Amino acid sequence: HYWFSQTNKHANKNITLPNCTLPPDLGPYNIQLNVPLDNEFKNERMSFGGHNKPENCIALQKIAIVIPFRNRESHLKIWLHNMHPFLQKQQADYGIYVIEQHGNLPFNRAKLLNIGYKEALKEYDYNCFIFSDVDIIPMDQRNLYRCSTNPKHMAHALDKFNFRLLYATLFGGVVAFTKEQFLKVNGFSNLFWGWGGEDDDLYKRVITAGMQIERMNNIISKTKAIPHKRDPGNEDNPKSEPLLEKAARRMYTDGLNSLNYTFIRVMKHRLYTKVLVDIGKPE
Ligand code: UD2
Repeated sequence: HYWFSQTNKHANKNITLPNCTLPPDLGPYNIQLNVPLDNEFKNERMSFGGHNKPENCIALQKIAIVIPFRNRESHLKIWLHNMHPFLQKQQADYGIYVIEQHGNLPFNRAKLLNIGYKEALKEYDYNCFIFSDVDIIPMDQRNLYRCSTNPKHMAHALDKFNFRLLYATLFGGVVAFTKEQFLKVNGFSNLFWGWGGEDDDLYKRVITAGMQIERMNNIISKTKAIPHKRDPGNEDNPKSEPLLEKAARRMYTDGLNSLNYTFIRVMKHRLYTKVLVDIGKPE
């Protein structure tokens, strides 16, 4: 694809770039929720499809941010407006992938995220995957959108829950996995249709695979969750309890290695890449 084949400005001059370091002035982040419709974050260096990498240094992690999506245009606009400057401040080499479920059948967040992992890897050799809901925005720039030695939970200090962890095994909202970590758990389950349970299932996979969850401290992890009503097509999943009971047994046969879907099209927007898919229906 064209965006990462763009040569770096310095490449022709035979200059070896240093590794990126974080700027010293990271701190509380002023999130803008009132984003005018025509006011898109502008950065001349950014290539189409929502990809960006630092100009003067080499970032060690190549980060795909994957967002499950259907009918949330207003949230996506706010997310993009705030997250591009946030990620660029953190000197990230990243791409934004919005995976849209076609049709009105029950929503399957986890399956869309598995698809995002596969589709992103077709474009670039990403080694870190951040799976993020469309309505969650960090409130502090020290909350690094990076992968770590264990899978990381990044939405544990939400404003709507008074910045407290609701329960110890919570693993929803935003999580970060290296490619190896994600392969080790065989990705998400594909079997959770409707609301709830798929995040707990992923938590069980991580523990079963012998890894632990990492969380940064609650001050720098403060996060905004944009209030919303439950979406039509995402009603409570009545099957989530029985599925969760067998999470450990199922994980090596239900996930990345059993994923099937119909690719419809990819659309390169200025601030993101959207992949439209038909993911079928509950069995
Ligand atoms: C919680 C979790 C979420 C997920 C969900 C249960 C946190 C902070 N969030 O979120 O990660 O585990 O429970 O499934 O722990 N979406 C659409 N269109 C739809 C429906 C959903 O785009 O019609 C996407 C969107 O990115 C949204 C996400 O799916 O942010 C999660 O859905 P939700 O916001 O309704 O779930 P919520 O807030 O209860």
